[in-house]
Amino acid sequence: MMMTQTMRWFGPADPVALADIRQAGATEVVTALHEVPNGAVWSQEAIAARKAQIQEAGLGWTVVESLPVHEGIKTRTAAWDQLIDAYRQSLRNLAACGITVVTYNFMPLLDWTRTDLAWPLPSGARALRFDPIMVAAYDLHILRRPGARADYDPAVCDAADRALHAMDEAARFRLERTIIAGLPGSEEHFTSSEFLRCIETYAHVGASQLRANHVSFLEAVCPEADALGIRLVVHPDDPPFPIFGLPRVVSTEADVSDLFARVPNASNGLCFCTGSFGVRADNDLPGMVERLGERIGFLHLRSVQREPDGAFHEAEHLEGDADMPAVVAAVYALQQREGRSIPMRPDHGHQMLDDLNKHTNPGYSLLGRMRGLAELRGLERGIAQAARTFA
Ligand code: CS2
Ligand code: MN
Repeated sequence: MMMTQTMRWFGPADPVALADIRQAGATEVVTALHEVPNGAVWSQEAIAARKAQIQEAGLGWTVVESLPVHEGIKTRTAAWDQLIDAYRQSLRNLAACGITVVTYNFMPLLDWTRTDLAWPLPSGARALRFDPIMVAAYDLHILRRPGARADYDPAVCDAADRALHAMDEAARFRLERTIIAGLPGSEEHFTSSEFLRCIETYAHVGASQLRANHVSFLEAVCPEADALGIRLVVHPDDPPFPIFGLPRVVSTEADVSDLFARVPNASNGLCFCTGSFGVRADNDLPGMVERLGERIGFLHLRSVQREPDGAFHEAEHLEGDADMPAVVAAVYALQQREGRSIPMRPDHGHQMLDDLNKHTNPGYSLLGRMRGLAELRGLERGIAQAARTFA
């Protein structure tokens, strides 16, 4: 049993074509009906049509990323019942089309967050980077969130003040767009004043309330998913800590273990993203694969390089802080133990080579992901061969 190699595809508007993904060596894509508004039902016809298009290109589609969870479910507001019904109906429609894994996240308002989308590496390739000082500079001076200063160390506030003053108008605008305009796949797109208003909807939703709302969501949808044979896999917080005063509750091994203990249904699963969990040195990635293995339905394999003072950038897939050989060895053992192939994707990649001259979705240009996929494929083959040779 080897991993099922996939790449994310953003649908017909993606500058990366299905034919490119096939040549990169993936056998499946993971995708979503990005054109359907968050909270609306994905119709069986629309799912089937997208699947037919993918199959015509010689690829499969069994993993959805993502079926978004509406803010009304995360904050548990009035339309909750209706939103839950819609979610269940979409699950039924997806199951009818052969989808077996559905990814979602439970991050308030923002999906993944970075402060630089084209950070130059020594090689000339470009990476995504996160710098807490830039987050603070935006929060304190551009967003001007009331009470924000109390959320940061005084030293970070000083550095943020200095960073902001060194930026011209264009740099400030770029920082604002980078943080809140929505990275690829994000469901929400804000201006700063809208973002500020939305943050207020979380005034009474702290971490423990958000956890409770997550549990209520799973209790409402997992029985349906169990019956349909769908694994609902939660993507961890990226980055894995609270941001802009908003709680984040899927950041550590303890967070997800607690979730599985509270909602033991078989469909309650994990999208194991080594890039997201790996920002925290206290997340033991290979150990998490060993301990949480049976819950893992989907793998995002990439590595981050932690920098001083809480910054990090996305490293090459086999470099950086993630011990990728140990992670893939643990995944290999898990697959043999359980007799199943786990879908994986290289998650993000560097912008490199010819992609430097193209308009690309940040993190989702083709060549960097193709390189990552190739390295990961080789790593798994080597591990399999070693297991046979030294058995
Ligand atoms: C993805 C996330 O690009 C990424 O970092 O891993 O956007 C992921 O698709 C969502 O959080 C899952 O709901
Ligand atoms: Mn991921």
